Amino acid sequence: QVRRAVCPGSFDPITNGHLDIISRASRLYDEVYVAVMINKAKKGLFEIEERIDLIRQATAEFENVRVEAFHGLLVDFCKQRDIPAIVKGLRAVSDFDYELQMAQMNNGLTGVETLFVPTNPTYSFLSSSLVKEVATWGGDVAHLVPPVVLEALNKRLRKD
Ligand code: COD
Repeated sequence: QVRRAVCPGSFDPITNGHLDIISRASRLYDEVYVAVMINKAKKGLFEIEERIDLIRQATAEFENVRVEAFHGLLVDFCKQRDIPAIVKGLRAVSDFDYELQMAQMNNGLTGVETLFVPTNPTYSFLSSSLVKEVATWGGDVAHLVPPVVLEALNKRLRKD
C-alpha cells in the first residue's frame, strides 16, 4: 500500500518555510502532493500557473513530490486521490486556533487526518504575505525564498 499525504496552501509564492514542510513530508511518505488551492475571492500576486511552475522548480530534487492545482474542498482533493493525511506546518500558537478548526472540520467531513509538523524556528516568522510586503518595498528576502522565487519576485515587482 502506497502511503500518500498532501501539503495544501495558497503558495503565493512558495517560501523556504513551505519548502521545509514539503521536504520533511517527502521523507515520511511515499508520495506527497502539493495542492495549490484556488480561492477566487483572493487575488494573489502570482497566477495559479506561475505558482505551480515555481513550486515544481523549487521541489525538483524531491522525486516523490507532485504539484497540482485544485478548485474546491481539500477533503475532495484527498478523496479523489486516496490521500488519508494532510501535513501542515505550525509556526506559533497564532496558527493553532484556525488550524485546529480546519483539522476538525476536515476530519468530520471525510475522516481525513491532519498531522502537524513544528516549523523550523528559522522560519517561524515567515509567511508569503510578509515576503511580498518586504520585497515590494525593496527589502532583501533572498534568505527566505528559493532562488527561482526571488527572481520571479524581482521581475514582477520591478515591472509594476
Ligand atoms: N513554516 C512552516 N510551514 C509554513 C510556513 C512556515 N513559515 N508558512 C506556511 N506554512 C505551511 C502551513 O502549514 C500553512 O498552512 C501552509 O504552509 C500553507 O500556507 P499558505 O499561506 O500558502 O496557505 P493558506 O494558509 O492560505 O492555506 C489555507 C488552505 C488553502 C490550506 C485552506 O484554506 C484550504 O484548505 N482551502 C481549501 C478549501 C477548503 O477545503 N475549505 C474548508 C477548510 S475546513
